[in-house]
Amino acid sequence: MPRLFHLPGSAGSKVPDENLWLQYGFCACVQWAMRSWLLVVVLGGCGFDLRLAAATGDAALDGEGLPISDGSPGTEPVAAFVCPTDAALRACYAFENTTSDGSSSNNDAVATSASYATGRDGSGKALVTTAGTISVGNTTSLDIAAFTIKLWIRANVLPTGGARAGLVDSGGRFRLFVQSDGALRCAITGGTDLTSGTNVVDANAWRRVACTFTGTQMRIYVDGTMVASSNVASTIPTTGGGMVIGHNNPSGENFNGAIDELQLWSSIVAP
Ligand SMILES: [Ca+2]
Repeated sequence: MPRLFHLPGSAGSKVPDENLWLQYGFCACVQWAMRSWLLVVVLGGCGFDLRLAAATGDAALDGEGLPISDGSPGTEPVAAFVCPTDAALRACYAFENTTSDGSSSNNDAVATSASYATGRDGSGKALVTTAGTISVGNTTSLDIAAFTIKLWIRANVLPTGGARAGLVDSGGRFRLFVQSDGALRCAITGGTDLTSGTNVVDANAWRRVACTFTGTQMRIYVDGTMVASSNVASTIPTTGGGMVIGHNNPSGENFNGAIDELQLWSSIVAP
């Protein structure tokens, strides 16, 4: 039988060892299988990430479909803010060059001299509240028995001379202030004010501040951490006037800085 290949056989023999043929064949099959398996894993992994990228529109994703950080501290990608669709959301302002309300309550704010700065996400806009007035009319959608007020703030300077500046102020119902000592102060009309410790907010930094009121308990948060809590044995009046943003109602001390992504809920949501 002619041989196409001459393979070394056993010592002293010119005839290939049939067992060696089997060994070579077995090794080749194992190598082919391993290479194929590795190819499937590599291509499969690439395809998985490409499918994720196509599904989310992101150019660079990690294995969980999240944007990949550039590795720089404090520069994680921030998702663009969109007002949620929820009947409990009574007012919502993204402040993208507008004071329009993004909730279904139509509580558009009217600004006497609106100006905008870089938003908290570094690419959008925020409402500058250093001057002028931003007012919302008196509507029944502001008549609520409980609330979450949450917003981002960036003070140029804290109020001076012991003053307080309004962040959200529905004078007859509820209000949230920042004080000259860096404390936050939250209240409902007819109830005892809740004031945090000093220096929970500072100048020249974006802070996410919130006040929640369940109907019996009030809490203040900064960047998701509770900084004050108390029981409040009062109910929110429903005969208040409108609501102002970034200054006091009606005395007028402005918050010297910018406000972004303001939400007013009639329920308790994550601060
Ligand atoms: Ca914004």
